[in-house]
Amino acid sequence: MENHYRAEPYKIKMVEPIRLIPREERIKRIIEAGYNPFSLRAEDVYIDLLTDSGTGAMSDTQWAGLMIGDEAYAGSRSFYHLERVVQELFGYRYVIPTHQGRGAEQVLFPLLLHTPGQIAIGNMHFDTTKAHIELARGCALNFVVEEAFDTDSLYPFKGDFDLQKLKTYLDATPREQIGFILITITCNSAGGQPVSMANIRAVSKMARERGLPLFFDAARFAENAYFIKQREAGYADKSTEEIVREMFSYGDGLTMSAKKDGLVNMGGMIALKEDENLYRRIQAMVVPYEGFPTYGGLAGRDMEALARGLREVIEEAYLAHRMGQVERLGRWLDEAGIPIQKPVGGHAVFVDAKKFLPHIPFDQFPAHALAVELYVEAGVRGVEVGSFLLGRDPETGKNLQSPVEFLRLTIPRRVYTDNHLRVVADALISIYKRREQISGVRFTYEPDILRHFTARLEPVSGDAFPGEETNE
Ligand code: P71
Repeated sequence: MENHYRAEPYKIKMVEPIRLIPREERIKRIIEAGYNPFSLRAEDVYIDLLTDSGTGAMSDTQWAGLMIGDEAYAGSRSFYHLERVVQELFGYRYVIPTHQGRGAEQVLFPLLLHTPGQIAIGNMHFDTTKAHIELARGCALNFVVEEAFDTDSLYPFKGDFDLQKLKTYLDATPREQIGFILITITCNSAGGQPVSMANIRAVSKMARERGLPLFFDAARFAENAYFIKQREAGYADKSTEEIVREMFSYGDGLTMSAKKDGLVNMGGMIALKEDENLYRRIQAMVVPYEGFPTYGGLAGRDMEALARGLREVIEEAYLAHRMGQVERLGRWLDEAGIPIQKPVGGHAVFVDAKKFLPHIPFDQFPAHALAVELYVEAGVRGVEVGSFLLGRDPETGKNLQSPVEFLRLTIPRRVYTDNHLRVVADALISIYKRREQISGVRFTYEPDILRHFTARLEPVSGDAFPGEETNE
């Protein structure tokens, strides 16, 4: 049985038609979008790999849960269901729902950063996380291992903290200059890479010794747990539920975007192990920002679906298929010689555009140029994670150079079949064969902040798509 092909552990009850518009139309649409896939209409996208956030498919059990969601303003039954599941799963006593991950960050971080300039230490903070640390007048520092930036290194836990570097920093820095430590699982920015249990344990020990609060950014906690089961000695025979429980036992609390491993389209939360005082302060802050503490920006039905999603996401048949699918796409690309972040991450394949398009300099955004090309080739939308996203140095105004130039092919949960992913792989393989012809891009309009969402660009060389007219 071992070598047999493993199919989806579900059958399909409802379908949503998708459509591939003709190539000439795709070229028209991407020009109209200013060569920025963010500005495309989703209807004009055939296979959408922009994000795994809020794009998953709910189960029949979750949809059934929507019907019995309790919409009481205060004390909703669905809140108590969610609270019970979180208590059982994570071992955390206090649960505060929020509308999504950044809602949780917005409420929690100002309560953990007491004086301006205090440091929030992380393996690698996600963009919105860094933004909320800075909005709370804190300073975000990353301590991820060097291997994270070497896409050929097969290091199994590229989301790990560099423990030596962390220890040296903590020893040299007065306690009161540090607000908290945040472990992002999996580490999205490094390619959906896991953090090992040994690393979590070691970071927790350092935090305890210094009296520093330790939190998790738990957006992809189940995927992290499954990587530990697959890769870390001593965990092969443990259930993912046991692994989840152990991971969170080392921390004081979590923020979570439930749009990923919550298996819902909208939702988030803060949870705390036992700090009642902090819980009271969060309760006070969540009211003006998100809503009364038993709904925090969510409808009762959303909390019901989330309670059920959290139970489904740790099922091993689900995780084996989900992560097997992402791995398979990675393997197809790797076998064709396409450079990717290895080992393949949990939620996405990250194509190494620096190696794919070595002739394009970082400030002509090779991964973004590749995203444009992939849309034209096959109607597939991926997203750049590199220098285009990173932006400019606020002091010098110069383009910052990212250590990595990734095209992220993010796989929504339970949405696409392997046939869809075969289309994606075939498209990239044919682009790879003519990679020398691909041109970099430059701005025609560049917004001051978060430029990647609304910027407009054009190809540096006029002949962007061979044989096609590219100028309006
Ligand atoms: C992703 C996202 C969603 C996203 C966010 C911003 C721009 C484009 C896409 C969101 C995360 C995340 C981690 C580790 C917190 C958030 C924010 N990721 N932590 O990867 O990955 O959560 O979106 O629910 O507010 O596409 P939120």
